[in-house]
Amino acid sequence: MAKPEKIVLATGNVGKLREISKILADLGIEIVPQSEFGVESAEETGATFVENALIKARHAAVETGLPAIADDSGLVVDALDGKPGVHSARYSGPGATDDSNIDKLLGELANVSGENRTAAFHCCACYVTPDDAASLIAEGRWEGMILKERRGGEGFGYDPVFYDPDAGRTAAELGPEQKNARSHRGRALTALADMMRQHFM
Ligand code: ITT
Repeated sequence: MAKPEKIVLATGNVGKLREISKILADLGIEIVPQSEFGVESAEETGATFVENALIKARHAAVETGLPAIADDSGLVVDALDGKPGVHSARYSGPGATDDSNIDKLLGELANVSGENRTAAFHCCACYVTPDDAASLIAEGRWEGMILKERRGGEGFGYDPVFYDPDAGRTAAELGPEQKNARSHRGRALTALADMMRQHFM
């Protein structure tokens, strides 16, 4: 299959856009956010990360007639039976912000002690074409702990309370390259980029 000149990135999240564009930069393909084509966010009706990633990518591909990449991701907290999971972006309800989501998470975990505050970020990244001729799917996970207070000013979402024991830092204390080297999104998109390279040969 021939390498496309342009791929639409099906996300409205600027934090993701920054991270994903960096990882895909060396593919030599122009990566254009869906907002530049006036594409609105698709409704995420899936029950899993993979379903939602495919819904978002298909929506952008059909609207633009271009191949599309999407990521569906979220935080899976063991003490909360996997919540907020696929609902991570809207955890604290209508009008949710990163700050209100973190406040809700810290409230829910108020009585959970240190060693039981384990969690993992999950990411499903996919590449689809408008005619659905080829779909590529890759996943990534990042294990850590939820702190009781915020630390660091980088990144987005739950990064200030997600502590990576191996790095000895929160995700918000890692620079963009360090985060991409360890994160769920970094792993999923790096794997997806490898699959794309093989696919386009
Ligand atoms: P798009 O659907 O437009 O891509 P979104 O923010 O709605 O943007 P998701 O539905 O995939 O994306 O929800 C992901 C949420 O999970 C995100 O809003 C954060 O709250 C959280 N999240 C995912 N990856 C994260 C990361 O690397 N750091 C911190 N929080 C993250």
